[in-house]
Amino acid sequence: MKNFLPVFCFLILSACCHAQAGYHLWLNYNYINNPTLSKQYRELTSAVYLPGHSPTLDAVRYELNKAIPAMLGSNVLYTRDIRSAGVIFTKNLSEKSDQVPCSLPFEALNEEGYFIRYCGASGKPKIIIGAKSDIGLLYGAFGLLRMMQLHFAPQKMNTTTSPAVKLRLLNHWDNLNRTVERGYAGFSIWNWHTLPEYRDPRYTDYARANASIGINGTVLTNVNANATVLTREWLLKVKTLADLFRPYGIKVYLTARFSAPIEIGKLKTADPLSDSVKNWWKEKVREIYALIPDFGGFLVKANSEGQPGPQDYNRSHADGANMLADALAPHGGIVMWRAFVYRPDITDRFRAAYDEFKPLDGKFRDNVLIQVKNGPIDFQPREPFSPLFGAMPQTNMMMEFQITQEYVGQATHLFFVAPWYKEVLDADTYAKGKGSTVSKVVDGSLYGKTLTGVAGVSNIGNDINWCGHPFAQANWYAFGRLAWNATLPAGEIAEEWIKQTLTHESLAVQRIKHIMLHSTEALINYMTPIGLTHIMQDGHHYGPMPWGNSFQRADWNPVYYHRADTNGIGFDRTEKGSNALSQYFTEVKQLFENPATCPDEYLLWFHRVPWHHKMKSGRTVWEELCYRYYTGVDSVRSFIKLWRSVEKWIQPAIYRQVSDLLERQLYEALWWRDACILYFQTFSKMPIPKPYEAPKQTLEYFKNLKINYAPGHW
Ligand code: BDP
Repeated sequence: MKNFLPVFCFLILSACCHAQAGYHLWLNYNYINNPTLSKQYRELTSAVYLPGHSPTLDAVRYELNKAIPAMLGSNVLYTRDIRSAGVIFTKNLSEKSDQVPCSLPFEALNEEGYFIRYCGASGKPKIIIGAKSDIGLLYGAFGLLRMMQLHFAPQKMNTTTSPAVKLRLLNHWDNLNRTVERGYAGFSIWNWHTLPEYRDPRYTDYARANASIGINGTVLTNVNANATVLTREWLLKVKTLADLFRPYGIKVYLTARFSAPIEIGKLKTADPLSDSVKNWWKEKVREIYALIPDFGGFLVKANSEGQPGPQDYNRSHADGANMLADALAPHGGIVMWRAFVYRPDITDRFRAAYDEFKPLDGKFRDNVLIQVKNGPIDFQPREPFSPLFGAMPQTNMMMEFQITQEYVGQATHLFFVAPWYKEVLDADTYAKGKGSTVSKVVDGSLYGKTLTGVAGVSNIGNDINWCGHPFAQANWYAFGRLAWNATLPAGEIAEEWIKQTLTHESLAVQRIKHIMLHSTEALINYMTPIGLTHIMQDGHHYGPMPWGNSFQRADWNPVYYHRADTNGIGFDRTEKGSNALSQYFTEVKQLFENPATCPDEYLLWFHRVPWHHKMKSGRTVWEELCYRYYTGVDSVRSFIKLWRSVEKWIQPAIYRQVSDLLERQLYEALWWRDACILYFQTFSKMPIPKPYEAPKQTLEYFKNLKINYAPGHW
């Protein structure tokens, strides 16, 4: 016994420190310090019924065996007798059965959905988890564990839920050399060099985390693609990952470099209409499916930012996408073709994707989805929704969000994405009259589509806590939860994450939730208020550079976006300007085109206004800019105070990391505020209103700040 003690202490300590560093994400399974609740949970989990074995049902066992002892200090016991079971996983129990005299809503579920029912009608109380598939049961197991982590009384465990969207995918912008484009959490978790032999346990933890929030696919490679991943040597590595992810319901996808037939196939062309090219892709796809029978398909960035594509051969996006789709169709694979295109000859980048893709509506195969970024430009802190949503009724269309914080604070800012995503999902396109929200386009209900999807550009790297900033984990979590159910309120998602990850103490939960929910608007205020956009430094996009004007290509320069001069500021997208507003349905166009109805938040997206233009707030544009920049900084100050007030409830390592990062966020928010205010003041020529403090540095100082080695830019 004496000899055991040091070993035991070591185990406890290492488990705790690993947890402290955030490795376990929201799957912490903290001990439940509530005797009444624990007792009830213990009684239920002392007899768990599972319908047999399969890799997925074994994943359910693995998770229960991990979670229950940690949360309750007792082992899970399994039974083969339904009558005596406290927790029942089932795909076919009849509600008429005398074994379970409770109503079981199987008919309300789709293939991946599940229900959790408390059944206390007679005899031993039971929790029933029902689904139509093993994967549904796995999601149900994670649903149950979530409820337990949130301390639901068993009697309150009652939910019926199915994902509204079919493909819920992470997009990794991971390069084969393990750098991650726009990654702020270390290097890629795919250790290609040691694959296929070494199966890092982290791959399974990755799958567990994703399955726990309903993510069912992962694109392993960067959209700026490398054809090497399609060679046999690399496909064997991909196969290993696919095999590890399969029990968790996660399909693997790859980015397809359009010129791969030339680069690795020794063909002279990649023309999508050439027979040799078509055959090359058919053979390549056959080879992939022989290794990975449930391979998901391809994601393609073509003719965008220097990537090859069908237009290199005077073919259309539809020609390119359909050629790949035809190769994949016999195997059940799909193509996700990105709409992120903006040719240099276009007058307004806002218009680019719509102008190219709208005319192609109806021309894509059934197994093609057009993947559209949330806004018309590029994941900016605030963008109006892309006018493509709702505009292509005959085309499958999926949403692309960014989880990694390229334009929203990168490695150092606490920024919660849920309100950011929801603003777009809830926006009304008016495509079929009032209530035609972006969300209804994405979930297919507006136009009766069944092939639907949401993608999130991953924020995962090999940092011990996966995401770098401890609060960046909440963004991965929120993405999954919203991809499953876009109607979940941001506050509910925040609260779930806080309780599972940080603390249950109600005052702390309330304060941290406040920080998270206000972090979104705070960042918009100190970076790009009232419709400013793309005024970051070029290349790495870290830090402000509204004066940027060095690229020959106009639409890579900040001055192109804000158009400030002594007469005013903003981009005129009305009929008198680029007329990009005409891409929206009438009601949206009318709302935005009239400065009197255009929400202040979007003003400079659509209007060029004089500095003394009156906002709805009653302030002039100049005063409003100052107000927002200063308010944004003040919000960060208030977050620091709130965070300090919860110290005693947070694990020290995480408390400290967030504390230090908030200080850094304040420094950067001040940098943004002062650099932008001083720059725009050279045009407005008006004083900074009282009582705002004067910037401590000059504009020259900010212009001369040189940033070396900002992360995520390779
Ligand atoms: C931009 C990123 C760039 C990506 C591009 C894309 O700066 O690194 O390659 O989007 O989505 O936001 O293709």
